[in-house]
Amino acid sequence: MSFNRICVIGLGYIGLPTASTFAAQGVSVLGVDINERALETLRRGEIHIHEAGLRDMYRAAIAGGKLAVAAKPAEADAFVIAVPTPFHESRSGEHNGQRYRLADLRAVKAAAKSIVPVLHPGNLVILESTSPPRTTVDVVAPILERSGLRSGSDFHLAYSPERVLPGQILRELRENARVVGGVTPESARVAAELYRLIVRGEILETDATTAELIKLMENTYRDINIAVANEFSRLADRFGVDVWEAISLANRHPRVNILSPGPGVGGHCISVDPWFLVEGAPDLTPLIASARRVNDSQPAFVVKMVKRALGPLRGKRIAALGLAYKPNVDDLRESPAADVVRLLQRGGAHVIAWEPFKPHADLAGVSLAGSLDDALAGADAILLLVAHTEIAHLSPADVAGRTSARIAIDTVNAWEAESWRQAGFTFFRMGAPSP
Ligand code: SAJ
Repeated sequence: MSFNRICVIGLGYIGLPTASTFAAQGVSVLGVDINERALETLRRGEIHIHEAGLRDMYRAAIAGGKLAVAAKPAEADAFVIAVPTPFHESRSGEHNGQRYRLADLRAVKAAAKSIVPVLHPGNLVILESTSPPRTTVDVVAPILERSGLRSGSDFHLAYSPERVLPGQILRELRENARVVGGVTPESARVAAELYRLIVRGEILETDATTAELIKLMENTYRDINIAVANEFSRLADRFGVDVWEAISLANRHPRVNILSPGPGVGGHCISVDPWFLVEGAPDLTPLIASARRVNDSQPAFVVKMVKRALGPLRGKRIAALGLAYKPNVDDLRESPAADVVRLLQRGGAHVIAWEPFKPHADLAGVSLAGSLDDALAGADAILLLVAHTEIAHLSPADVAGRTSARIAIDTVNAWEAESWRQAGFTFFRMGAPSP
């Protein structure tokens, strides 16, 4: 099948890089988004998200006439849906007295509906949004079939999970292995043909529900592995052991690879996706739900540790360094660092956060400093929450000259204890014995 024109619906962290990458390969792409402000920014040749290399690639695509943006889809050979599937704000589920979160599929449904008027026989539709099992066959297919066309026979329908790592999206889009699951083997084959235009990695064909499950399994596997690392940090704390040393020695075992503890698990993927499996089968997922709760309670563990280092929180001034959900990205969604800040404030501390990737972010319940010096001014303690390179490389001696704080707390094992001690700080590390 030839793909002269494709339509990418949703121009966020996945859709915009995907649209730009196809355009860079010479395919005519219409990028669609319902957010007028994002469209305005894009029409000015700017982008509304931060991802290495994306701005240049987007601008080249626009300049080459291969990419345009619009508020509604138009006729095309293929449609790629890459819209968000966040949690439902107002609804949740319950199993055995414990609540679990539900996926909000409204954006996926709206995207599918928007394709109906322009869907033609022979077209290909691919869902990329992470979704609960069976969304492609039970939710998307029936909506598209309102066109009078049947999925799998009149048009092709597939699910293909995005698996790229924020911060490396452009490279991973091309290089990672890609799973494509069709509602029929022919749909999978045609979807694989489309991705072959941009993907250098392997393309693996399967059915749509398997592809959905694969994505959820990958992120759940990671979440559970981080949960056990976080639980190890609590055990190490209880037994007076340095968890970082213990993990690095355990990982010398040829078949053990323990991940890193930290202040919790954030972002819009790993902290969200496991709930989609719980939602699909709450009776079968006690381990998955429990790992989610362990990771969600890690900020409270950090706060306990801060209290031990500082004494009662009331009136204490804390400079919190880093707010993003992980190092070297500007993404603040579901960030455990922000949860730590909110909990500390609830405990009576006065926290000023510094996020070098978004110094002027507007985050409910969090006061941000425009600069590191503003955060350090008058602080009693410095709390490292995200190992952004810029923060990990701070010189303790230099910091000592810019603040009166003499307590440093590292929750991510990024600072070298000895050099902070030499600079005059009492140094604490999460999951390691107190000084
Ligand atoms: N984290 C830890 N300890 C670790 C590793 C990570 O606490 O050892 C924390 C991070 O700080 C962060 C969270 O986990 O808060 C998630 O970060 P991440 O780097 O593990 O993953 P994401 O959410 O940025 O991207 C993941 C990736 N999935 C996997 O690695 C299995 C990516 O490939 C997916 O495309 C992405 O989710 C997604 O969109 O689903």
